[in-house]
Parts: sequence; C-alpha cells; structure tokens
Amino acid sequence: MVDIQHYLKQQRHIVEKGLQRYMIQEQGSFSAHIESMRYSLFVGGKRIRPILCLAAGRAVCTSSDIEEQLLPAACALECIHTYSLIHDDLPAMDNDDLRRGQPTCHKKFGEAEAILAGDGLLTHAFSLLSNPDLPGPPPATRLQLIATLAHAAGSHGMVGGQHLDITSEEQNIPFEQLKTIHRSKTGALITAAVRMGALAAQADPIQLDALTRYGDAVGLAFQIVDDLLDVTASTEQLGKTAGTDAEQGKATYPAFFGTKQTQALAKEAVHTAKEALSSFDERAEPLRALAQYIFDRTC
Ligand code: GRG
Repeated sequence: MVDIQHYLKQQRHIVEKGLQRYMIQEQGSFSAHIESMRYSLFVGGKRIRPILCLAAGRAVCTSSDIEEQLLPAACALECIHTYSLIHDDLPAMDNDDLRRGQPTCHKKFGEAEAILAGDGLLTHAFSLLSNPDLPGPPPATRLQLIATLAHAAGSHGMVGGQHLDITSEEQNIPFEQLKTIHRSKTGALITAAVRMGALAAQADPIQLDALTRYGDAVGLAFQIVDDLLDVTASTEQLGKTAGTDAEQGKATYPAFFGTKQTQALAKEAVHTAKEALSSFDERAEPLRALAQYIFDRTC
C-alpha cells in the first residue's frame, strides 16, 4: 500500500531537483526574461504531470537509472504546463491575479513579459527533449516523445481545447462539446505525461495501450475534480481564484449534473483508470494511488 502523502513529497523533491538542474539559469543579457520563467515555474504547483510520467516509466522498467533517463521529459511536461497557466491567466484569456497562491506572471512582470515567459517555457520544453547531451532514450524514441508532446500541447490538444473553451463561454453547449474541451484542454497533456513515461521506458504496445487508457481516465477524473473544486473549495485552498467557471459562464460537469452526480462520475473515471492497470504488477501501485489521489485531492 502506497502512503500517497509520503510518496508525493518524495516525488516532488525529485522533480524539483530535476527542474533546478534543467531549467535555464538567470544570467547574462536575458536574465530578466529568465527570472519571469523561473518565477512561475518555481512558485509552487503539485507537479502531477511529471510525477505521472516518472511513475509510468517505473511501472514498465526496473533499470536503476530509469529516473535519470526520464527526468528531462518529466521537466519538459512541467514547462509546458506552466506556460499554459501563464497564458491562461492573461487579461486576454481568464484574466486572473492569483496562481499557485501568488500573483500571476503578468501581475508581477507585466503582460508582454508574461507572454514571453510562456513562449520561453514552451520552447525550452522541446529543447529538453531534443538535446542529445541530456539523459534520455535513443534518438528514435526521443522523436516519439517530441511528437507525443507536440500533439498533446498543440492545436489538436491543449491549445485547441483552450480555443474551444474560450469560444464556448456563455453558450449553451451540448455535453459532447464539454467532453471534447476537457479531453483536449486538460486530458491530452495528462495522457501524454503517462505515454511519455511509458515510451521512454520502452513499453511494449500492450503496455502502452493500457497506460494510454489509464492516462485518458485520470485526465478525465482530474478535470471533473477541477470543475468540482471550483465550486466547493476556497481561493486560499486552491491558490487561484475560486468560483470563476460560473462567473465566466463556462460549461462544467457540476453545471450539467450537479455536485453529487459529478462526484460519482469522477469516481467512475478513477475506477476505469485502475482497471486499465489490471495486467500490471505491484510496480504500478503508485499509478493506482495517484488515480485515487486525483479523486481525493482538495486543491
Ligand atoms: C493558454 C494554451 C493555453 C492553454 C491553457 C491548462 C489550461 C489551458 C488552462 C488552465 C485553466 C484550468 C484551470 C484548467 C483546468 C485544469 C488545470 C490544468 C488545472 C491546473 O493544473 P494543476 O491543478 O496546477 O495541476 P498546479 O498549479 O498544481 O500545477
């Protein structure tokens, strides 16, 4: 049985050390730009995507240096995620003042620099995956990682989902459209995190398929719980402004189904995620515990 709090603390420590090692340092002519990137990256965050990537890799590979091999990819995922939060908070998008319990990037550094901080993190992610001097899998697998992340973060994934999300505000959208938004805006990067860990650890096609189903289900659970927390949790708890979905006229699971049924749907997604791991041994225990944590989380 995994003690999830202990596990998360340990894994976050690994991710923080990786980010410190692989993030650009504040020096030279661009130090003010790099400061804004580092601010948003190190200001906080649960690090759930890199942790899922590491856990997926360890579920399929026992090699002692697997963590070392996976870390650049895990850090790339956090760079992409942080960039998306910076841009999502901009006045032209969700216009938020608070993120990870601190002022948003544009509040601290201005709008132009926040756009550049996001751009810098997005680009740095692909540099981490493609730099042959960094640890990682063989070149052909690195290409698969790059393609997986590009697809998940781009116009058929997170960016496309953000477009649909913004253009659907104050609209009476059908539930199918909400599912598409959730799958692309949030789910795609979470599935990519799991797939990248599996690919870098040389998972076979059956393992990759099972882990993709796990990733899809935890991605859905994550977003349903995010919808719920926006209604049920406080701004202090979340470290970002609570209650904004209703204010912005966003379609959400609680708006469609109410709180109780939404909880049941999140639980069902977690069950699907655990079921997808049925052929894995105890090395997948952390993935099972992470699925449960995604349901139980309060921030
Ligand atoms: C601007 C291209 C672009 C995309 C934005 C991720 C995203 C797409 C918007 C963020 C808005 C939002 C609240 C999405 C719901 C799910 C989500 C990504 C929540 C934040 O992720 P956490 O909870 O954050 O993992 P931390 O701070 O813990 O890393």
